[in-house]
Amino acid sequence: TVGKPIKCKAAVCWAAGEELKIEEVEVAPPKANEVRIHILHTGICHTDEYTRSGKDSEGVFPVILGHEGGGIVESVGEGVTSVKVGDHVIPLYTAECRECKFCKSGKTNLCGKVRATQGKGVMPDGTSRFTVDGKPVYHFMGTSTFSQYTVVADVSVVAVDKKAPLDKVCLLGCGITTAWGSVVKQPGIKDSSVAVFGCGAIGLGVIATSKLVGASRIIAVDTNPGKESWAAKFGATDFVNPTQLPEGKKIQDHLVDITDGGLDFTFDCTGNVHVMRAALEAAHKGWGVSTVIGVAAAGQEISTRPFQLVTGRTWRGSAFGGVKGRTEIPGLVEDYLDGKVLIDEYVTHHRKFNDLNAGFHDMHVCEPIPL
Ligand code: AHE
Ligand code: ZN
Repeated sequence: TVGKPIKCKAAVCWAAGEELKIEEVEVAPPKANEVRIHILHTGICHTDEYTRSGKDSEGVFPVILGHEGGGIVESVGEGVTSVKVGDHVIPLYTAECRECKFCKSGKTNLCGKVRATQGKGVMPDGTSRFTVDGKPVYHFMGTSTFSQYTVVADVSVVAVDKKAPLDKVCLLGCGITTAWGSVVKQPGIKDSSVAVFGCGAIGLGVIATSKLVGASRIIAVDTNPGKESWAAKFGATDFVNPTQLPEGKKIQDHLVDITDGGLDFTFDCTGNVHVMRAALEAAHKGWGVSTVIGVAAAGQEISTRPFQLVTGRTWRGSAFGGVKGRTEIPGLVEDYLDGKVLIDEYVTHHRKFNDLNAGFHDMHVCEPIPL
């Protein structure tokens, strides 16, 4: 049976830098190997704001943003076997086809199957499933969760346990999973020292997961004093505010001083290239490993003296924490249900869909709720 188009509400960003507008959109039925999802909940990530603002070199407009969603499969196209109507699902901006060179390598979670079309804002056949008044609107990150209904490739979605509340596990679509994977896939963190630059959802997740795997010391770094109690709640043993150091003292030098030569592991959770440098330079000579998680704006570049690498520091990065979504997210959901992975604790605000722009405002103001 051929499905019918659905009319529903979606938040459309008509041009770079503009606020989102709630519009009536028409969502075409899923084509072969595609899945149409009724989205019930979504998080807002700084990457949505990054693309909205026009700093993303892959940004295309008009677009329906959003990539941290949870929903229920409404219909499937021909050939779809991995999910069925009624399944509770999380869309994946990092697909997992299990057939491409990347998937088969066993070395990376980056999948090559749909990434090129995804980056152009279209489905694998090169077209969009969204229209407003007959005009096509682009997809975003292969997910577009700021729509009541969305269409994704079947390799870009995973079914999860129906016992898990979708308003919580939708957050596994980006931030919490990214942080978790960045730590659990990095060998050696048990009994080691860690510094986490930036205490947003990613940084707090890196702190919580470092604690989970048994790090001996976890230093949280943030310029916002309101983050100190949050960092402590998630497991940080120390908090350093770089703006409160003596005049001219660099954060990396301070961290090296208080850790007898530097950290075993550091994480950039900010997307600021100067912070990335500080994180690398705070890593211990001979063995320190610094992981870049944050996304920097188009045109930004990182730099350090090559001597930092010659003397044994490693600079690395990961996307979506190196997690293979279809294989690993069901297990993360079970870990959440078993109380091993925190999710509820990250939620600071709830907003109705019509108030999505207010949610972006909350994120910008970044006023941590006092604990
Ligand atoms: N279009 C952006 C890419 C930005 C980027 O690096 N995105 C991250 C996810 S951010 C989630 O909030 C990522 O996983 N990248 C891997 C990939 O394949 O895009 C740009 O800067 O061009
Ligand atoms: Zn994100």
